[in-house]
Amino acid sequence: AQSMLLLADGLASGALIAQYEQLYRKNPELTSLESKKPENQSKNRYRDISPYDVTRVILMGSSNGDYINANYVNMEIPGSGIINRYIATQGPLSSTVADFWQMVLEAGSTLVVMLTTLVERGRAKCHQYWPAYNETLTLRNLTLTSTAENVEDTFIFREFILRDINTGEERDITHMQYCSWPDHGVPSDWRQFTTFTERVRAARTGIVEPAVVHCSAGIGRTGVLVLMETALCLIEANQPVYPLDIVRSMRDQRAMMIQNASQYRFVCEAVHKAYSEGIAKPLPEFSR
Ligand code: PTR
Ligand code: PTR
Repeated sequence: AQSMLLLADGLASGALIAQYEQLYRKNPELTSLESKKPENQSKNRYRDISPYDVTRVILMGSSNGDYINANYVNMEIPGSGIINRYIATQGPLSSTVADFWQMVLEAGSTLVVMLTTLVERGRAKCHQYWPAYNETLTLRNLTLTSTAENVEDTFIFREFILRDINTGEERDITHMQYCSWPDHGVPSDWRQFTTFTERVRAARTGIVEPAVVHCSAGIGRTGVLVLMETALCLIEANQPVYPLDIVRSMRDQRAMMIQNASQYRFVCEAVHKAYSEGIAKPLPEFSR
């Protein structure tokens, strides 16, 4: 459709990247004061990556304060009635693992998407915040039990049971990890990335609670995934795809989403290829 021609032209001419480079990385009108408070600074993995105050996730029942480096990101798909809800967050630190699971519990989330490995090029990117297969991790008032772990290709799928010790409430959690995507970089294969995004979409079908998505900082790779899923949903709903508008909308909810122009180019190309090859196409009920 029209917007796909614009996308192809914009990629070919370089206009798409030029517009991306012009866009603010942080919305200048939004503050991130909570992240700078002395008691919260050690909860940030990176000093330069802070959540906006307005969209930050506020923990209600943590004995460790209400702060976590995480934002609600809601992406509306016009014409379809769909709003894809996310919590975009950093890879947990050893000191924030209990806060992370408290957040998952309070948000009602059943899906956690991980776009980093624990270590990249010898540097720690994320703490291992889950137990080994068949084991249980106890965190303050929560337990987490690992009930399944399946490796497929470069993805790992895990199942956990999250239990609130105080109330006895239990919830099944699906964990989906993409293992071959270095920070600041792009996936080596757009098809594999598109497949992973489709798997995320399938896993969240019918679920209104936010999917928790993280990488190391929770901005670069997390932003790429959110843009891809949004674009696939727009195509299915027969709506135009304007990627810069999507990035702006994301950056109004979490700063710096999509780290650099090569990530932006990669995801725009992946959207275009998925559309051109018919992998993503309008669903019959949305064709007008
Ligand atoms: N029946 C729709 C219409 O013309 O309103 C089909 C359509 C939908 C056409 C979206 C184009 C659309 O946008 P784009 O061409 O930018 O994908
Ligand atoms: N200060 C760090 C840096 O620029 O390297 C912050 C940072 C780290 C930013 C990782 C983005 C990163 O990538 P991702 O959000 O994909 O984990």
